[in-house]
Amino acid sequence: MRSLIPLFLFMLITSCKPEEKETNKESPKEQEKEILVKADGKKPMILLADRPANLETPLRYFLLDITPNDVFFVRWHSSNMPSQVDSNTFRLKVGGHVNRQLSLSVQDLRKKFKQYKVTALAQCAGNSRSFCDPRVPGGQWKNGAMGNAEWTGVKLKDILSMAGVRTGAFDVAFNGMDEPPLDSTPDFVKSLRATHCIDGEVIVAYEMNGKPLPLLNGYPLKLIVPGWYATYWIGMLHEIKVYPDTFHGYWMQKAYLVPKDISNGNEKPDTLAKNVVPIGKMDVRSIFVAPEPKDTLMLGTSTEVQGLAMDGGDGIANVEISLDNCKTWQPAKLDRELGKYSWRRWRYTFTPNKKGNCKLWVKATNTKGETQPPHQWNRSGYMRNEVESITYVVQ
Ligand SMILES: Nc1nc2c(c(=O)[nH]1)N[C@H]1C(S)=C(S)[C@@H](COP(=O)(O)O)O[C@H]1N2
Ligand SMILES: [Mo]
Repeated sequence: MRSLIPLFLFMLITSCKPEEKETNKESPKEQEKEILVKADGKKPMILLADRPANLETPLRYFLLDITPNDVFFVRWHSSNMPSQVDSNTFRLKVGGHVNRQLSLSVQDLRKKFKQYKVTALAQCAGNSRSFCDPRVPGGQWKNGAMGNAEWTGVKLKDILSMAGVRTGAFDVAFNGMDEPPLDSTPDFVKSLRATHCIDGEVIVAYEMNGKPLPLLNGYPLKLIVPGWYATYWIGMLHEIKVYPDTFHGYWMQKAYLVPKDISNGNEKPDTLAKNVVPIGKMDVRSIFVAPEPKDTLMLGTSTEVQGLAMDGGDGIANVEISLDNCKTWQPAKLDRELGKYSWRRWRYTFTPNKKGNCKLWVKATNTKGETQPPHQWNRSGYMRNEVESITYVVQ
């Protein structure tokens, strides 16, 4: 059964964003109005689009290490997705360059395979795009197009081994139950190299934070690709197809591409990169979570500033804070690691010593020594990871 997710699923809550005295200069979009909506099974979230549902997590939920299902961000490309999925008739089909075609129910996955759990950060490749300068087209996300969850399911490698991947397998493509409304846009299908699919890290999840996935996050099955941008995390996954050669599809060849040969997906508006490649592993980055710019800091009062740092799974080695325009850096404290694919919380205690505007910068470095560039931009606003700043008012 296919139908447009009806508009009435969304209840307009409020159009809010209190006037801000001072906002982050690097974040002009911060000043724009936020529209909160309540979608089925969700708390009020920031609306980016309603057909299809694109909802952003309000920043304050990032005070939690695990993002609750009912505020986990939502991002669909096509408005033509099932408004419900019957788990009794649902089947995951596995085919292509394999010895045995499979048709698996969720029960089959639960009973016939070993169960695994992984805590992993799902981050949209376009997260924080609204801060790009100059602006770029696409969903104008702030920092809330991500979420950290515990995923339960089976290893993709075990499913593929049951199907018996034939020698020479090169790519594996993943398709969800959503379809383009017209023939105007190609079906959203993503692929990974076969070698990646059998490395034991990729999971087909039937639970998110110990519960079945919300429909809007891809019930009943979602592909979890730890350390990789969420564009690969196909929801409502119902087809896995193995290819003996390169998978050719619009969403691999034409979209979700970033400059090659230039670090951190960086290019310049006037000299665009000629070579582009599909997005992959997440870049190292960090964000501020609290206090928010609207909160006032008090002169001489120590304040704990906190935020999150993440990378593609190598692990955060350190997070540093600068109070002098990135000239000198001081270490922030890291909370305990929640798993190598999880985000990592950092905290920094600081006491403002003068009134007025006060600006802080944050920069993370991973165990491979990869760190954040002072500036990052590409034509699609992907993989944004430039050093972030925040401006507070001290009274
Ligand atoms: N079937 C399907 N899976 C999909 C998408 C989609 O449009 N259809 N969007 C992808 C993108 S770009 C992102 S960022 C994540 C978002 O996952 P979420 O909606 O659970 O937050 O789903 C990915 N998986
Ligand atoms: Mo995305």
